[in-house]
Amino acid sequence: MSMFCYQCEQTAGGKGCSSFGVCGKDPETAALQDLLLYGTKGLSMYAYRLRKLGIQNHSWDIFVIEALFTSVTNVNFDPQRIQTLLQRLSNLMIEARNQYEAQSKEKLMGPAEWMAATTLNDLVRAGEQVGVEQRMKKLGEDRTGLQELLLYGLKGMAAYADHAKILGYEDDDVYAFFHEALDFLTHENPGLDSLLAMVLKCGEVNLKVMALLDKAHTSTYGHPQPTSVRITPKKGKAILVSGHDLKDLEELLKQTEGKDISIYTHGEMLPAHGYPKLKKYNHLVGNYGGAWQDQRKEFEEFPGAILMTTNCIQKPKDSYKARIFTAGLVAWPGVRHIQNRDFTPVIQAALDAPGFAQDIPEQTITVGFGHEAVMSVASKVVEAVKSKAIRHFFLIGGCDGAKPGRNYYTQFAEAVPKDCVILTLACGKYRFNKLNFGNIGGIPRLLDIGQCNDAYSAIQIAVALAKAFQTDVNKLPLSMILSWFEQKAVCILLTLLYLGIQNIRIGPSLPAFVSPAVLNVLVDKFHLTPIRTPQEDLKAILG
Ligand code: SF4
Ligand code: SF3
Repeated sequence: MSMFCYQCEQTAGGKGCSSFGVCGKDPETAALQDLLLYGTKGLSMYAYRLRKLGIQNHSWDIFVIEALFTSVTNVNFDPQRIQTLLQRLSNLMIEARNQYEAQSKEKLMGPAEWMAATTLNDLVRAGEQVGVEQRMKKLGEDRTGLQELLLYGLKGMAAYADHAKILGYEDDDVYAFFHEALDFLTHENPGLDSLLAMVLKCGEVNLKVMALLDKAHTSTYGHPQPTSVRITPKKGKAILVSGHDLKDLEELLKQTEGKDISIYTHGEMLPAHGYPKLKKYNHLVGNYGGAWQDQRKEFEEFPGAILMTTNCIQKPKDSYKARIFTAGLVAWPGVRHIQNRDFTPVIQAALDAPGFAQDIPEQTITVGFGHEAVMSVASKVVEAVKSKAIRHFFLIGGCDGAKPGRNYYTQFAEAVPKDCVILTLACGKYRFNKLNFGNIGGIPRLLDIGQCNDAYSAIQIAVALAKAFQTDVNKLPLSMILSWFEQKAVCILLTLLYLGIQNIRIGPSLPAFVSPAVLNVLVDKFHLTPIRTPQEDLKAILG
């Protein structure tokens, strides 16, 4: 059985995973995910048209974002769970089709005709017929690549929309765009210009989604405050929480109160320590480990239970398979899944595990520089730039991954001159966030803005600086050095391009789905540049 997937940065040979996913996705799961996306496009074909007729259905909206998020890299590896989703999709599709056919004589074709087969085997066979490669034969690599760029942008955006929805924040215009864009992806013969326009529109709508999620986080948990976070363990029972879902963390904190269990954040959960309504829990004791790709070693060594709330899960080792749990849309075959945020099994696993035998001497890092915290010292920052105490800002952010080329980001951060400030966000910061960068006149040289979705904060900060200096963001002494791995980084990049941000440096390698012709367009229009060496890039930026 073969497969084809080139949606993430670690894709095999920089071209595509064709026999087994480097991430651990098997061909069966790959085919089921392809089918899920194909059918979801069909559902959106109806939802898009019915909305124009004044008919909408919240279950269709929710399904679409959950299906897209499910197929993000390192989220769901469980064929059974995807089969259940396909069955639900089939039912929603029948409902949407009936409603549309009651309103219109138009008979929709292609993905809109899809119906789920009953056996897993038949679903897999159907999935094999609707992958990227089939379209590539018809449309060629440029247009297929642009379609995939849009689809991956939608996947990333769906993850953020899902997080916001979980906290009760939704926007109907966003759902409308998901259906519009997925319907667009079913067009038989799309033009390059219309594809590019839709890709940038995805960036525009993603800005809205990130703003919505920022509002959801800050309204629910308060604005992040600069906070010192312990990065060494304390004696006692322990639970490690990974991923981006703050609601899962909050519920776990409530359910473990008074139970003498320490809660540690992992990966993208680190910024949680900055939120007033989360940091108030004394048993949220610190952060453990590094970025997602180190988890198999770190989870093995962690003497407690582990909870994966969103991406990025890797194949669990037998040594910790019984004490790792998934929640939300994350799934791995044979790993226990938490329903309805009842964390009883996680708590029991933590109590059954040995816990840390002793306190390790305290070491800390500082997080919590969201837009409010940075804005509150804006005048100091502006003054420091005017007096030339600060020469330049570097936003070094994005995903982490396993490739050796990612040392670039550590070396770059280390080589940044002492009169420059580094802003960072997302899990790529684990490459350098434990180094001591010192400060410039009391302003820390390393400002951790938060999770990948807090790119919204970075944008707010850049816009505020541009306003203070009465200039355009592109003329600020600010350079963006981004690392990508999965599809959330894709939607953020699209937002930056939509905002007209120029000269972004991106690495560690270029996406396999961006063809040379499309890359030329991005380079011409946005001066998007692949990273070279830290020395060459610093020289080019600072002169
Ligand atoms: Fe390969 Fe990435 Fe797709 Fe996994 S998600 S199969 S690693 S391209
Ligand atoms: Fe990291 Fe997966 Fe992308 Fe949220 S957690 S940034 S890779």
